[in-house]
Amino acid sequence: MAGNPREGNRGVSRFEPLGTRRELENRAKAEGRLPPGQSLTLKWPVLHYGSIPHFDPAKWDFKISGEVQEPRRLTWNEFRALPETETLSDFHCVTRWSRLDNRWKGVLFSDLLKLIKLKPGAQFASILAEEGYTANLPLEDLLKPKVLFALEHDGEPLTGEHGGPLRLIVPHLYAWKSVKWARGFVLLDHDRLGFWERNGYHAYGDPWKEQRYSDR
Ligand SMILES: Nc1nc2c(c(=O)[nH]1)N[C@H]1C(S)=C(S)[C@@H](COP(=O)(O)O)O[C@H]1N2
Ligand SMILES: [Mo]
Repeated sequence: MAGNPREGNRGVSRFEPLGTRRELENRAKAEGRLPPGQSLTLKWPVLHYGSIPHFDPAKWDFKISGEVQEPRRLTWNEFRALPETETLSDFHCVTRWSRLDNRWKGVLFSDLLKLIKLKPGAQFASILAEEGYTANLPLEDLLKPKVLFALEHDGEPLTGEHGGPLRLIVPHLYAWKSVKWARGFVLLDHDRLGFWERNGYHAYGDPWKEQRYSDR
C-alpha cells in the first residue's frame, strides 16, 4: 500500500531557492505547487498552542492503541531502532503560508502499522501529542507514501520548537494535522475531532479545496 516514498518526486522539478521571494512564489504558482490563498515563505515559522514540552528519553514512550488486536508501547530506543525513510514534501499552514521542499527523515506511518494487527473496524486515527494536543485523520490518509513521524529536517535532528524529538508530517493536508511532539495514536472506528478541529477548523483540511474551517 505504501509504495516507494521517493517515487512521488519523479518528474517533479526540484524547487531551487534562487531569486526573490515574489519571483519564487510566482514560479511555485505556475508549477501548481501553491494551494489557493497561500503565499510562499522562505523562512520556517514556529506555530503552536502552548509551550514546548521537555524531552526526557528515559521517560518518553510511543503508544499505539484502540482498534488493534494488542496495544503496543515503544520506548525511545525501540522507536529509534525502526527503519527510517527520507521524504521531500511541501507544508501548508491554514494561516496562509506554505514552505516548499522540506526534507524529512523518520518512520513511515505505514512501517509503524506493521508492528500491530488492526481490528477490522479501524478506519480513523487520533494522533496524540504532549499536553493533550490531538488531530484526527482517516487511516487511509496516514498510509500515503509521504506520511511519516519525522525525527530529522534537512539532515538535522528536529528542534523542540518544530516538534522534536518526533512529529507527524502529513503534507497533503493543512499543517495542523502535522502533530508536533507526537507520543502515539489511537485507531478508531469513527472520526473523533482533534484539538483544532473542535475549535472550528475543518475535520479533514484539504488545502487544495481550502477546507480551512468547519461550517458549524
Ligand atoms: N502538538 C502540536 N502540534 C502542532 C500544533 C500545535 O499547536 N501543537 N500546531 C500545528 C500548526 S497549526 C502548524 S502550522 C504546524 C507548525 O509547525 P512548525 O512550527 O514546525 O512550522 O504545527 C502543527 N502541529
Ligand atoms: Mo497552522
